[in-house]
Amino acid sequence: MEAKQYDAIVVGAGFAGLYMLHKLRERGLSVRVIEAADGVGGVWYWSRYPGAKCDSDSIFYNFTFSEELYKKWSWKDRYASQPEILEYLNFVTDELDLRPDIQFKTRVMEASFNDETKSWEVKTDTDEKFEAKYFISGVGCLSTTNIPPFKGVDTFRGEKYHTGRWPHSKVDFTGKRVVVIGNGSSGVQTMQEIAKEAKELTLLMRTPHYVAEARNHPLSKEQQEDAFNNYPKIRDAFFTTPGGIHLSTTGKSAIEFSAEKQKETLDHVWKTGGLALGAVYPDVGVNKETNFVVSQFVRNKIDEIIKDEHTAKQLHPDYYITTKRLIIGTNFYEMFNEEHVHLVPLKDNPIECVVENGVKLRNETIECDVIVFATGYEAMTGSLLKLNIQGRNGQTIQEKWGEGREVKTYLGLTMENFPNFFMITGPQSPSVLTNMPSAIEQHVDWIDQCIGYIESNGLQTIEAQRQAEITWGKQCDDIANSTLFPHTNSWYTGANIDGTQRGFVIYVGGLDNYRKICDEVAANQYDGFEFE
Ligand code: N01
Repeated sequence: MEAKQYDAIVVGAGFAGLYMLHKLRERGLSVRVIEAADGVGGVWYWSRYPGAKCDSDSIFYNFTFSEELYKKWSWKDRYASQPEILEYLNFVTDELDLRPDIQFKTRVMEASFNDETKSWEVKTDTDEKFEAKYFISGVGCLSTTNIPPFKGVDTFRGEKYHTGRWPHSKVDFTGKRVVVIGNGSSGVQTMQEIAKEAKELTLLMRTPHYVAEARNHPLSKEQQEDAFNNYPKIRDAFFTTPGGIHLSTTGKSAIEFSAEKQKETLDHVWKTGGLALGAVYPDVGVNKETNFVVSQFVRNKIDEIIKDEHTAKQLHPDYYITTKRLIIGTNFYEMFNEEHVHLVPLKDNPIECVVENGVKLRNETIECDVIVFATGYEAMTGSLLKLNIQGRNGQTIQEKWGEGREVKTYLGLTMENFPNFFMITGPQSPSVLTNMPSAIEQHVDWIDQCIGYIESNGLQTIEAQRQAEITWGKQCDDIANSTLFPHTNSWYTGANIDGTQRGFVIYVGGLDNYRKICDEVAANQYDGFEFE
């Protein structure tokens, strides 16, 4: 079959793919976005579990590149729910008339660089072939689900679901005994909804996590208008803050304050809710003393909230707060005061297998009608590796990255041996440590400018130099090693999946600094790259 010709192929129609399509089309390029789902949304298309919300304040969780577009959409609540985010992304798709250039229900199976034609050849599960000068991944950091290989999953006679692949129709938990495995953001968010219907709800918990209060509420007309009036400030946060979002902060270390003042501040943050708990003292991720102050504050809250002392202690997290993603929940700890909600720590009582009527642990079997796997994702690299990408001389990313976590990139955007291939929010970029739309806009703008440079200079390819990759990898590692992050086993390091090689693959120096580095590289005629 003849390959269909485009200037660029973009994988995924989430925030990243949609904006990339818009930018390149404005530049006059022909673009095809290839998307496995039958609609736009990316992770927000799939993660339809009850309670699914974004933990960035909604007024920041959108595109800001166009003031006009920003002011056409009002969020209903402080935190946007999954259906509303999906509605927003459909709204953007229609406003920008993106749909005609997106091919749905099509999965990229393989992409390889042809050194003779200097183009990418892309094959899909629809048996189509595409050929393009540029190949761009917008697959996201958290889109390949992880179901641990428990024995016996197929023998279970009840219903089973993964939070990241939820059915489109409502799942009714009324009168049912439900087991949730996993208490990351997804598990915490969905439990609070399932508890309202289920007869019994049991959390099987491997690691206790820190859960801050969300304090979600509807946005009043006035608050919505404030967001519009504050557009320049919101836009500014995308450029000038480490996380691409304004969060309440003292701007100082906890150790500069008395114990009374620390408590007052943290109580205030707890009451106002949200991710600010992880930002109120900016050194929380690097200074063990500050970290202890904030961690202990949450442990004390857990003791205050949960009536049963033993359950409270079992829920005490003991890693450095923020080195795993801070979770935002609503009355999560309060839930354990309800009689039908049970906690089963797996530390000394691990899951042995799934059986036909429940989950068998070392010491007991928890009988249930429904199992919810809230077990997360093959984060950061899983979805990229699944694309089966081959660069020059047929080299795969798997080969380049060892078992998959010895990540080598330049700026988290590009790789040696993979000319004209770009990763939006790839590993070794700030990505998941930021408000994602902020990181996505920065990456897409940079890629778009870079492609503009190639086109206007009559060039064929751009490719990262090996030395630039080595230097970038060292810079990422040095910054990470000066923080508390690498001390904790988390999906940031790949440690959430048994048997996976570990590696911390995020640039932790902040989106603001990262942006400056990327801009300097571009201003210096793409320092660290080679052109053909
Ligand atoms: O996944 P997770 P998630 N046996 O990896 C447990 C984003 N997100 O889907 O901690 C038993 O955080 C695992 O245990 P442990 C957000 O960035 C955002 O909840 O590894 N348990 C953990 O408890 C988030 O951080 C929103 O010991 C096993 C849980 O499963 C990211 O997605 C909403 C296990 C997995 O937690 C991932 O969140 C939802 C095993 N073999 C998600 N394997 C927003 O609000 C894993 N677990 C934007």
